[in-house]
Amino acid sequence: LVKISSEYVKSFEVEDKLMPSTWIVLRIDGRHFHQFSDKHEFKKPNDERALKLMNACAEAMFEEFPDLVFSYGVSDEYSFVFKKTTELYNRRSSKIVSMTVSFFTSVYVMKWKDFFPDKDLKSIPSFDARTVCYPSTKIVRDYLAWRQMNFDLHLLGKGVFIPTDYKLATAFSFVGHINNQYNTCFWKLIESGMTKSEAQNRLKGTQTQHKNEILFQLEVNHSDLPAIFRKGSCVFRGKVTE
Ligand code: DGT
Ligand code: MG
Ligand code: MG
Ligand code: MG
Ligand code: MG
Repeated sequence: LVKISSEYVKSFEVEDKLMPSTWIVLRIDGRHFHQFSDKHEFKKPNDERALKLMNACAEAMFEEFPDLVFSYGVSDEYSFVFKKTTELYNRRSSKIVSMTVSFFTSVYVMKWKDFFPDKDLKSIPSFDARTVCYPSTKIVRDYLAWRQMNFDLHLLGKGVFIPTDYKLATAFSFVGHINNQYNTCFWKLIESGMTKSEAQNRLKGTQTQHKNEILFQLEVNHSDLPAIFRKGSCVFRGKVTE
């Protein structure tokens, strides 16, 4: 038997402790959900049951991790905010990321049948995750507004910017409007008989107002869509003891 010093072996482990006294934001995102949603025939552009399953996973996270204070979900992603003072896993990023994302994924699989009793899981869902530290509540708000806008932002083409001075509520109503509008427009045009490229051409470079007119013509008033599609979902605690 060879004697090996444990300190020597341990010395190769790199430090990944997150900055103290900062909000830890954890973002979990479905891996290859483009394929996953096709394979399981999620409704386009929004599948209510799929979103509610994500929300149920977020609720389970709150039950499991007492230091969570807020979370926001849209599409196949969920962002979780841990309180500034959390000492969860000694603030080690790899521990927090791996524990939470495996927990979230297991809940997703366990609860699948509650939301899709008529559908079998045909492939293995998995999620990626990362942590970022934010030093102020303002930046956390900006972060959340950014996630809300980022939803299919690449499809919007242009004309979206992040306002720098607003309250959370304003941000949510302002951003929530743009958020899912392209997708809704796009799929309504498809439903009305256009091909994908015709719909893309129709929407190329259009501003919010113009897209509203298109939706209006298609007899869908964007603001009448369920809030869960327009704005995303939040899970948070009723009482925050800080
Ligand atoms: P990734 O994250 O790099 O592994 O790749 P994806 O494919 O997960 O891409 P991502 O996360 O940028 O975009 C989310 C995909 O999930 C997007 O292609 C649309 C799909 N998806 C999300 N929510 C819904 C839904 O409610 N209905 C449908 N039909 N698809 C959805
Ligand atoms: Mg991803
Ligand atoms: Mg994804
Ligand atoms: Mg995503
Ligand atoms: Mg162990």
